[in-house]
Amino acid sequence: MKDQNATFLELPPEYTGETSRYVILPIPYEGTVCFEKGTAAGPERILAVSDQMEYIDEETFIEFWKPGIRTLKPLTPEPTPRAEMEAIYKRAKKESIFSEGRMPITLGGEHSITAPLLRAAAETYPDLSVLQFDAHSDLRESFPPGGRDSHASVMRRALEITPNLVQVGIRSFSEEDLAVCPDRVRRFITPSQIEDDFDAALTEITGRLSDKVYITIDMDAFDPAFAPGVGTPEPGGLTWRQVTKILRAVFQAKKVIGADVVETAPIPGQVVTEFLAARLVAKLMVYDQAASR
Ligand SMILES: [Mn+2]
Repeated sequence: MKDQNATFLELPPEYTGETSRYVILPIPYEGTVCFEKGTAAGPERILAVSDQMEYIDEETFIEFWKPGIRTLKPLTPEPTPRAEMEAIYKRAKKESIFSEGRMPITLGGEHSITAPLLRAAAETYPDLSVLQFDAHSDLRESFPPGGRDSHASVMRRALEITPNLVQVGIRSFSEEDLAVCPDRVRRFITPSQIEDDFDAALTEITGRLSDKVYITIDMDAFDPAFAPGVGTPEPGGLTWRQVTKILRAVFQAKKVIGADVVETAPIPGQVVTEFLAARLVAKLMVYDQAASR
């Protein structure tokens, strides 16, 4: 990342201290990406556009930044996927990003970064479940390059940490992905299900999650019309309103212990995707506070 000192919203120091409720961890890593590159620039671009946002949420009127937002220094990418995974885990532990009273939001970077974050999170919250928004199910045992640490295997790694994985927005998967969850009708919640009967889909999502929830959002869960700047866009995705309505309901019903927003791959001269990602990060904070009122 070029600007090592960029922060979310560029808040004054009294709102960025050690006691801040929100911790932003930028991870500009793209070691195992197989097609369109560019997600390493995601965190920097999201931070750069974040201070173009207004400070009041349009839906709730919550000033979401008031509990404090501390942006950590970006993680320096490691030469191998394995070293990167270890570095992420160690950084999460060192900064105690998973601890009572704190909600970490990690900015990617490719999706593989979620696995070591979950490993760290599960040490604080052993009974956590994972809510994944994604076009792809990412359940392969391994995938080149990167092997077991590939972005295409990240949710297989998640299943080693918790069996409680709820996958939303999925519309791209292999035979192997399906073999991992023969009960796929139970596991995947597709965009068509959400479009056809939103309330039923929402009941299923909240019903399957345990009380403590980690949320991972691959930007390609959104329809490419909303977020074109991703490495592997898939048509037929979720809308902004569908995703935010689901998030709001999950925050109301559960305790969200952390989140990540990954796979933003900015398109030069086109800022839609990073603006959506920045607003999404703000919404996570808004719904966190709306739920505790
Ligand atoms: Mn994906």
